[in-house]
Amino acid sequence: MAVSSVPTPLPFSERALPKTLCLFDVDETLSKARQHATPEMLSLLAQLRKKCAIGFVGGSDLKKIREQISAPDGTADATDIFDYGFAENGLIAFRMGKALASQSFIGWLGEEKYKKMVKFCLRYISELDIPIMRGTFIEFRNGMINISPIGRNASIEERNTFEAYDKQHKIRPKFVQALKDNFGDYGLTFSIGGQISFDVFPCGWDKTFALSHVEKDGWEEIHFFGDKTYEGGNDYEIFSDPRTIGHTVEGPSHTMQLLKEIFSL
Ligand code: M1P
Repeated sequence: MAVSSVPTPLPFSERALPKTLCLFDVDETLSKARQHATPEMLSLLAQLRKKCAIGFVGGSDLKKIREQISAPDGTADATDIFDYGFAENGLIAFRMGKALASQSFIGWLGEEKYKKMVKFCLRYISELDIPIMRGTFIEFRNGMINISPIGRNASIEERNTFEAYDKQHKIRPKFVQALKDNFGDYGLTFSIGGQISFDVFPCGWDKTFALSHVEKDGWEEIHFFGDKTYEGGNDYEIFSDPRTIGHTVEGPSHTMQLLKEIFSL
């Protein structure tokens, strides 16, 4: 990557609101699902960063988040545009562009349990009857696995179609229920955070995990903006955590509207 075009950020203590941090979910909060954030959004975030600290807390892996919220011309990485960067709910973490300790899903669960669950999922998917199926039904990540009945290779249009189909036929909720019925003793959370898949990670490794990384900076106000803030959504835990002031958004333009109102941008 080229030298970052992001100006050196002010130390937190020299910003207008030195004890305030704003954390943002990514899909449908900073950008449309799996799409790039608009130049207007990135410019508003740069203005906000002069006032207070900012961070992203995505459920996705870092590669996808980078594609969505880095500078579109490749001159700045997401981890330079934000003071904090959290992928996979904070299991992959950055502060001021530097990587912090990460967590391992497979290390936590162990190969035997993992294999049993993956075999179950592959069998379950093979018996599904849905209009279309693509590839990559299970994505193995550092801190979680991501399971998609249609497959992660679905195009944007195929995603939108699946999401609507799923709302009607409850493919993902039924799949999650089957996993809970069979692996309820594994101590796992099943979280429907996006359009075509759900995430599986150890209980407690939800987005509140990211808060453990920011605590030592002594924030007095932590705002969190997310779209899936309802119970069962992957923003619910951090949104309802007593350490944050939660804001539910209806999409990226709503996030921008709220930021302008709350921070007089
Ligand atoms: O950020 C929300 C979710 O985004 C993707 O979900 P989907 O592909 O279903 O739209 C995934 O990366 C998922 O892990 C993540 O929680």
